[in-house]
Amino acid sequence: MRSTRWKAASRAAIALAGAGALAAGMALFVTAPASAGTTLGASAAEKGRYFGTAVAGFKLSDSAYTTILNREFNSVTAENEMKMNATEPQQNQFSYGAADQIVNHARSRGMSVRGHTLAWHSQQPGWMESMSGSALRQAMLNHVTQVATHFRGRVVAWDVVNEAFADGSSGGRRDSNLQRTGNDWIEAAFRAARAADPGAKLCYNDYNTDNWTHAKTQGVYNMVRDFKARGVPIDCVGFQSHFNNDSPYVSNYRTTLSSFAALGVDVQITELDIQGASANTYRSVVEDCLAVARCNGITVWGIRDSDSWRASQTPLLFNNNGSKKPAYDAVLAALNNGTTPTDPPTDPPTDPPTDPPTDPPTTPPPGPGGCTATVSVNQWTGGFVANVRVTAGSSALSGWTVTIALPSGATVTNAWSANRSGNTGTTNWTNVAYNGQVGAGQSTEYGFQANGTAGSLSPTCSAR
Ligand code: 9MR
Repeated sequence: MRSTRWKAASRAAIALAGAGALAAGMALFVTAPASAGTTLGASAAEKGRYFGTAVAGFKLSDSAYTTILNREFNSVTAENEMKMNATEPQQNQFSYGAADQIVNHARSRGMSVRGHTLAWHSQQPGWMESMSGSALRQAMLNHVTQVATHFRGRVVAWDVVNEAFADGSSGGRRDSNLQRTGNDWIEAAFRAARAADPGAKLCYNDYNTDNWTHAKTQGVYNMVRDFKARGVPIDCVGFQSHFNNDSPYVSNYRTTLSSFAALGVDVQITELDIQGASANTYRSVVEDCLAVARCNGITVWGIRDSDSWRASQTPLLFNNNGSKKPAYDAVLAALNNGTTPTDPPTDPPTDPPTDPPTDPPTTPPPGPGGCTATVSVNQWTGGFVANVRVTAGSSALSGWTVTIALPSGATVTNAWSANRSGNTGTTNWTNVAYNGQVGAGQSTEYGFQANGTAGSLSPTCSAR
């Protein structure tokens, strides 16, 4: 379920800081009271954040490893065990043993879990690598639904889609079998994840998106802005932040974090490592996160240097013997001394709703007690995704039914955020538990995927 602990803590800090700012009659950023945590997790929690690490399941039997894990961290990401090849090695045969072990280890010790990752061009099982078109789209959505359902209530945030943008100067999508199923594959994955686990925060996660001037950063930013504008359910953006000589930390990193946060999403640093582990650079990264109210937390990609995917770069906070490196001391000090933003206009600490549909309804609002439905369709050869917006009239709804007549040859294969009766011909759609209450003039959305051709759909809506 969504963690409210970091929010409560950050609000308390913000209230204190806000009083100070008022008294001084100025100062957008003020120093929060120094805290005195002695571990990364405790110090981060005092600032209303988490401090996590990637965990490799096979290392949980290494007591040197678990001693540091259990002492220092309050969030965990499975390094490989929740990837598509690990969780669905054969189509429709799901395998959760290794992931469950990590989740149980974490949760039994009060650590939260980030889920990584539901849909990715890499680390696909062999059966999926050879698929394409609507069969692949369907298989991907089924994977998202099944895995998010399995972990429902135990994963606070999912990397729903990982690394979907191209490197280089295009700022566009990466070519992949998933991308070739249609440009809307990402939003379809997010909608399926929301339907499967409405309580988890849904993140887009990528690397080389740290530099605000980078075309890839701008490409992701534009996608997130578009998703927020259209009501696609996205709650957060993960910045992997693998810093090295080819992709170094840059001082506009804070601008990147705050610019994304200003779109109305949380930001999280999800796979931090820094070639050479400069204490100054680690300190800067922590300070940048603490300066952005919606930067929820930081995850380092491994515990000891020897645990790193880039061990030769010695990029982590503990050396091979498990001793704390200077970078560790810098991170702990930054967490304890950090600043907390008061109320910068671009980054409101009063978290707005995570996915308010902002588009006005395209048809005039109906009278009291009624509702309207509009539909937008993304068609590709052989299939389509339809997103349906339900808008209440001048009275609130406590439930709704939408009827859509599908043309012959169109068959619904998958749906999210609504119950349906019928897959062909006249289909009826009713709200699910969490989206039946719609305030007067407000909207909610559901969607479905179908084979065939949509043509022009004319949904009708009635209150129930
Ligand atoms: O650290 C992970 C390594 O053990 C795996 O072999 C590799 C391939 O799946 O993935 C590494 O983790 C990656 C993460 O899942 C996504 N961002 C880049 C990470 C480092 O390659």
